[in-house]
Amino acid sequence: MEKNKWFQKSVVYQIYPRSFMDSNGDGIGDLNGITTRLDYLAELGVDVIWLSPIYKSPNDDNGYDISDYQNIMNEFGSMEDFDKLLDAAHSRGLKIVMDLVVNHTSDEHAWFVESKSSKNNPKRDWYIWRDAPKDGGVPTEAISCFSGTVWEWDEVTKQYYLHIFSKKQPDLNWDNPEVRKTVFDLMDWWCAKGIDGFRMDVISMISKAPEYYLPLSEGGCYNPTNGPHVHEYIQEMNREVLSRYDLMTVGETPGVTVEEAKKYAGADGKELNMVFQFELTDLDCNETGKWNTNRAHLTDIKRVLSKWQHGLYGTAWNSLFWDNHDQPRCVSRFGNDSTPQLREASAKMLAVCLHMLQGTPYIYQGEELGMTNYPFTALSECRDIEALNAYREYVEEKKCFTHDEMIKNIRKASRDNARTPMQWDDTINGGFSVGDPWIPVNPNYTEINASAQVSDPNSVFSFYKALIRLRHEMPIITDGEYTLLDPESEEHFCYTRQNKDTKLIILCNFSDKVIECPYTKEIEGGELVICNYEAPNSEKAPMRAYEARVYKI
Ligand code: TEU
Ligand code: CA
Repeated sequence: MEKNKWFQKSVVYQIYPRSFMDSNGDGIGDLNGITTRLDYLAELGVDVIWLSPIYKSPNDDNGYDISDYQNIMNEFGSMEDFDKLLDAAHSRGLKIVMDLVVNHTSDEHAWFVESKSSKNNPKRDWYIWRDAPKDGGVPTEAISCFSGTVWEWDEVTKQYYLHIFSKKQPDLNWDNPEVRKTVFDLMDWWCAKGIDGFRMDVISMISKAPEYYLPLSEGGCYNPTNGPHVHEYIQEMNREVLSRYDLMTVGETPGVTVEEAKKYAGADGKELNMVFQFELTDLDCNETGKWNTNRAHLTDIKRVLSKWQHGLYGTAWNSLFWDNHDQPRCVSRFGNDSTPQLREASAKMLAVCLHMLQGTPYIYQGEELGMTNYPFTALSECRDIEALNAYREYVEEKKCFTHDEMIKNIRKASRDNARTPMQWDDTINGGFSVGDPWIPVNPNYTEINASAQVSDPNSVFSFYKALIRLRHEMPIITDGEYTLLDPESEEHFCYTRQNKDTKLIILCNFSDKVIECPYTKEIEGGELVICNYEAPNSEKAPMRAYEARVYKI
């Protein structure tokens, strides 16, 4: 494979280390735990592991608040443990991509401690400080992603600092060249260790437009994404670091449009390999953001996915995901977890639908088992700062929701749904830990767990394994051109992929009903490549609840 192009053929598996495997019984997943489970990932057949942050952190936002980029979080182990993990992964042909969180640091990072110490500290300008307005209040009305203002007052130096996320996550000032140089150096340090790439946290937010700092009355614009220098800075990063290694890079880019994505992830290779877009996962948002019980319409899902499939074809590269550590579980959200049968069928159908698209698929830990949302009934079961802050904002302050309504919203939308421990087997705590897990284990671990699925040829796990193998074996899954069939149907999602040799027709029933098989003519005489039920007796057979079929023509 040509240098830097292997990412197009790869399937990525995301590990949220805190919840993956606890090796020492303290209730927190750790690096040695991951190492003991590498054979499982090799069995699944994925190519790349993306590790959510493992660096030193006070864990205000579970490691997305980093206090030392060149050391390992105490709870996760040591640098020796990391080196062992990297070796063990490489010896199994698995690559490791690190999470790079450099839009902000922890407020406990030495840089911020210095920056905060006085107005004339050399690192003052490494962060974003502003005076209080003469008439009081905060410098601007910009709102944090984790509720409330983005400005936090510092009593010692009498200025505000900016934090798009929690107040313990101050934003770095990327306009300062020393900041960029320091970040590039630490990236280089990790590359020299032999890691295989970076997933870049909110990289679309590193350059803030000047309007972002203006009050609304002066035409302030509150969107901190895709700022004026973002491409310049990423190109500089590419020149200084990325281009010197054989890496896979993916930018997490809230607010990205197709046009912007062509720059971030253009085939010219000047910036990154691909980006994550959130248009799909934002479809069910409203004026209270994700905090509601809406469900996205299938027609909208198809519209968004199709727009990105066409928009980047031949010019850039898509990433494909239904969920991650910030999203509820996809089978609960886009499928159906009401019965074991429907859960299994819809988990497999969603997998077909996503894995047959063009782009690099990401599997979030447990997705390959059909793990579900957690049945939250109390706030005490929640751990995530986003949900806890939102509860305060919407229930206690603004009174938009009653307690019960907010718990329903949390059950549907909270990030903690994805963060409950990985379900390995049916022993205590799902085999995740012999201690007290930091977050409750989903009680359905007795039915949904890896040990029951790995050796079962009909399991969700085995089905994912088959899909990954298909991607490795059939070039059309990587290079075929995408065409959507019937954009108007709210029941099925059907599309084709075509290259110069072959054509695939992908049929997915997104409903819990038996439906007429759409496109019987088109699939006539075709070869059934994969199906999530026993093979239908004919191409004309109706499609069962959440049935998915792929035909090769
Ligand atoms: O998330 C960025 C982001 O845009 C979040 O607002 C995301 O949309 C939200 O979590 C969804 O509810 C990244 C990380 O993935 C997330 O875990 C971090 O909390 C955040 O950055 C700050 O580092
Ligand atoms: Ca542990």
